Amino acid sequence: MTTPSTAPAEMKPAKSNRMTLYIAVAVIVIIIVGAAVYVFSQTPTFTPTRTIYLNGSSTKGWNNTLNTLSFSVNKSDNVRVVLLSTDGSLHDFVIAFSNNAPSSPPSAGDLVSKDFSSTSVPYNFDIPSSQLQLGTFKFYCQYHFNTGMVGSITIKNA
Ligand SMILES: [Cu+2]
Repeated sequence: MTTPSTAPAEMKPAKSNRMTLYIAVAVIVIIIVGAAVYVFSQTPTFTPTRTIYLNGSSTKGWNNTLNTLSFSVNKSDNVRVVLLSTDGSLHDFVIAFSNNAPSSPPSAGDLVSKDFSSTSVPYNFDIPSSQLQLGTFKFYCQYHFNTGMVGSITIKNA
């Protein structure tokens, strides 16, 4: 008397389990790829080629310089200005493109950031190269340019 082999009966569930595993892995991969594509598509495309770190203080000026800080960038740069308030006061960052004169409110045509006051979370003010103008200009905080928050930015033809 022969007993029927039990192998086929055992193979079937094993095969089906493997199939289920493949499908689960495929679904997980699709979800991960889909999420990555979504996140990437939501991310702004600004890529800085130059990053400037500026700490603002109503009594010490920009980066603890009173009216004397100067730096230059290239006209072709995408500039990221990383702004922090070192005294917790409300500041902004303005480039006096219109008439090279600090004022409050800034003159029409000046490039004006949002206000910032955090001493720990930097505010990135991104300036695409298309918004840069050739020349040397004052930059300032519209609330404290009278107490030292003025500097100079030169935008070079490069
Ligand atoms: Cu200020």
